[in-house]
Formats: sequence, structure tokens, C-alpha cells
Amino acid sequence: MTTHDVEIAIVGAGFSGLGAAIRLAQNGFDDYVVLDRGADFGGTWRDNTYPGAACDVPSHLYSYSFAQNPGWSRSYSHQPEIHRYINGVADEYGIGAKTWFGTEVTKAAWNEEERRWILDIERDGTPGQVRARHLVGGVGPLCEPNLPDIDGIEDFAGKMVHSARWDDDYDYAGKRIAVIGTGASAIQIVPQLGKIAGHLDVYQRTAPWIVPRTERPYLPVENWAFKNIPGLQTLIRGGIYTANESIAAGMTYAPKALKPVEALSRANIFKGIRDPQLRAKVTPTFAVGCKRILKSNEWYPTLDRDNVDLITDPISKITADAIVTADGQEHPVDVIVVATGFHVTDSPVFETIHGVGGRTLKDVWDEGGMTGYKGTFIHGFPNMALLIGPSTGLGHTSMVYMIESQLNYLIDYLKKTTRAGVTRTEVRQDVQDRYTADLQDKLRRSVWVNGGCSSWYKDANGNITVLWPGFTFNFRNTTRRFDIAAYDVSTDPAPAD
Ligand code: N01
Repeated sequence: MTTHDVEIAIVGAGFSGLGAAIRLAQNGFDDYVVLDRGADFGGTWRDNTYPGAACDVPSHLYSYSFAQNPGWSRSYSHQPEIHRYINGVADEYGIGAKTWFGTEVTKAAWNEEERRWILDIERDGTPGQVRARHLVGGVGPLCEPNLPDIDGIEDFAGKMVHSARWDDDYDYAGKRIAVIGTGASAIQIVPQLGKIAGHLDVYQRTAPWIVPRTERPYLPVENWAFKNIPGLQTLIRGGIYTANESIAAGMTYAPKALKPVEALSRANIFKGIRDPQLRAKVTPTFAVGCKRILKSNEWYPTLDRDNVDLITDPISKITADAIVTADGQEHPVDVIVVATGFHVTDSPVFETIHGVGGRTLKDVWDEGGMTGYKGTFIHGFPNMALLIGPSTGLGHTSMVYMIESQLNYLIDYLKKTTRAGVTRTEVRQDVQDRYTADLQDKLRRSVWVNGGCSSWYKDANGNITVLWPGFTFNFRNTTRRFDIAAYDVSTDPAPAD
């Protein structure tokens, strides 16, 4: 078994892991390795290849501030273009040379005596170990597909595919297809499948709020301007950013301010669906903003197609060749698409990370809720930074902005602790508790708690532990400097030093 020693191990080569590698290299931290189980960069934008996969944040904002792309072909980008963009950035910064693809991290354990993280890996099927002083988690919250717990699902003899594990080689045309779920993934898949399916059943448990999508291709003159007019892209990014932040401020805490969004969604239903009964079925019953607001011009017209049925009776079981609903009806099907989301607050990854005393992230978060400090450090897990950690998620704007804020904090942590000869850094429990209590105070007044919906934003205790409850520039400010006083630090030498 081979062992590889590095200063910093980054797990994940998506937006956050790649961003970490670039920022480390720019700041002189060259002794790092990036580990990823996939075959190239992109993370969720590599893995989600379902038809229609696209981003619902405008292209110019959904990119790194330090690697803006004047060549976006559309105002909202589709998965292949984002995937190409991420790989292009990785090439530009030469990160591929320090990245091990086909490498699964099966366990990461903090070794107190060594003051190192010991990572058990399988690289192209061969076991090995990576020993690192610092661990950076960039696995993302939307990486572990959630399969619904439906009676008989394992008996289904047809084709079953999760939205995030699409089978591009399978021929879906002319088949009887069922899509379970009506979230952000389903609303992109269904219009594409509706065009080619022999028959399509859409299983809706909760009707989402959907506003029109203002996507359009960029004209060549616009791309010319993005490339040649200094500051234009930055200005556009700023404009989109400011608009998103202003909407979010109203959305989260003042439900009345959301009335225009509700009116827009209702008009979208009215425009897209002719049948009044179907209109009633797709009209949501919870407050706008409680779940992610979706964007589509095609969803409602697709439900109105002759080859498409919306089924709102709950699924009672799945048989070898059909889905059976609570009204006793059997719906024959060749293909089931499970667009049922991800394990976010209960990710199996949490079981593989062992902190002080061998306690896993799952142990700690099952007991105390999914908490951390500034979304990045967690008491009991020294020298470990988690990107897109607790309370950093967003429903309204670009996660890349949040990631870049965390990267500022990470770099300052590395600079300050390295300069001071620190070998062990652990956020203080009291500091983390105060930080969490403050967030929860804010969240209690939010539409995510009070909007009358259930969502993946909530953990098993019903607390919102996924989302950031304020302006994103507040998060940028709070992560600007590494506040070492919030941490227990030690300079005791480790045997390997
Ligand atoms: O998953 P979801 P997603 N029986 O969890 C239903 C990001 N994203 O993959 O609402 C029947 O949102 C569930 O029903 P209900 C984005 O952050 C971004 O669609 O819980 N139904 C729901 O309708 C997004 O929020 C983009 O009642 C079941 C659906 O499955 C996140 O990914 C594009 C069920 C799951 O919706 C996740 O979106 C795509 C069951 N047993 C995704 N279990 C962008 O544009 C679950 N459901 C950037």
C-alpha cells in the first residue's frame, strides 16, 4: 500500500475543490493534492448529465470572479457549457497535474498524535493512504443521490435511473416513462422527456412555485462586448448580484414582499395550462420562497400535453412493471426516473469523517444538529475546513460567491497558522454554539421555517441547517479574516515535523 504525505489534501474537484486548489497555488501553498472519484473536473456539473440540465443562476454570476468567461453562449448556461468552463479553468491554472481522478476517499481520520489527517483511498481500485496536515472537504452537498423509500422499488424490472446518474446510452424514445419528483431537476427533465416519450406520468407530491425563465442566446456583438469592453462583465455580475440580493432580503423575512413573485407564478400557470382542474393541481399550497423557487417556461405546457399525465395520488408501491397509487390505480411503466434529490443533511459522507476520539461527523451532527463555525470549521475536527459546510447554502443566487468567501477564510487560516507555527487548530465549542444560536434566531423568522412546507433545507430536527440566513455580502464580511481568537490552537510539534 502506498502512502503519500502532503500539507493539504482537498477532497472533490468541483467548483469548491478546484477553487481551493487555485487559491492555494496563488498563495504559495504548493504542497497539496486534489482527490476525486470521477474522471475529470466539475463535480455536480460533471455528474448531472440529464436532458435539459442547466443552471438557474445567470451565467455571468455563476462563475469564478477570477476567471470570468466572455464567451458564455446563453444568459443561463447549460450543463455541458458549465462543465467545459470548469475544465477550462482547471487547465488554465494547471491543476490537473496535482489531481488524482478515479480516487475514492473511503475514510478520513484525524490522528491526534501525528497531528495529521489520514485518508484511506482507493485509486483506480488500488488501496493507499494520503497523510495531510490539513483537510479541505469540497465534496458538495448535492453529491449523494437520494432514492425514495417506496414499497417494492427493488422489484421493479424495467429501467430505473436517478436524475444525477443519468444513463446517456439508453434510448428513452417512445417508452412509457414515469418521473417521480417535481424539484429543480425534474422541472428540467420532464419537458425534454415529454417531447420523446410514448407516454409520460409525472408524480407530484408537492406542487412547486415556478416563475418564467428569461433565458436567451447571446448575440455575437454581446460576446464581443463582454470580451473587449473593460469592466463590462464585472458590471453585469454586479448588477445581477445586487438584484438577487434585494429580492432575497424581501423574500426571506417579509412574505408580503413576495406577492409579485406569487402573481408571476400564477400567471405562468394560467399561460401554460388550459385545463382548470390541472391548474388547480399545480397551484402550490405553501408560501413562495419556502422551497426553492423554480424557473421554467416549458413545465406547464408539458403537463398540458396529450402524452403527459400529472399524478397527484400518493405512490403506494412499485411492482415489476408498474407504479401503484393510493387510489388503487396501476400505472404501467418501462422507465422510472427518480428525481428525488440528494442526501444533504444525512449524507453517507458524514460517516466516513472521523474527528477527535474517532467520533464521526454523523455522530456529532446526529447529536447536536448540523452545526459549524462560519460554515467552514467544526468543533471536534481540527485542521479541517469544509467548503459549502453548514448554513452556507442559498436559494437565490450563486454558490460560487459563497465558495469564494470561504476560500478567503481558508487562505487566511493557512497563512496565520503557518506563520505562527501552529500544528493544531480547533474552533472553540462555545464560539461555535454562540454562532449557531445567532443563526437559528434569524432563521426562526424566515419563510423557510414559517412558510408551511417541508424541504431538504431542514434536518431531522426540523431546523434549517443548510441555508445562510442573510445577505451574502454579510457572509463575505464575516469570512474576510481568520479570527484566530475563536480557536484553540497549539504549537506542540508533531512527531513528523
Ligand atoms: O431535488 P429536490 P432536485 N415520493 O429535493 C420529491 C439543485 N439543483 O434534484 O417536494 C414522491 O429539490 C420531492 O417531493 P416534495 C437545487 O439546489 C439546481 O430536484 O418533498 N416524491 C421533490 O419534488 C435544488 O434545490 C439546479 O414533496 C418524492 C423532489 O422529489 C437541488 O439541486 C438544477 C419522494 C425532490 O426535489 C435539488 O433538486 C437542478 C417520494 N418518496 C438541481 N421523495 C440549477 O438550476 C422525494 N420526492 C442550479
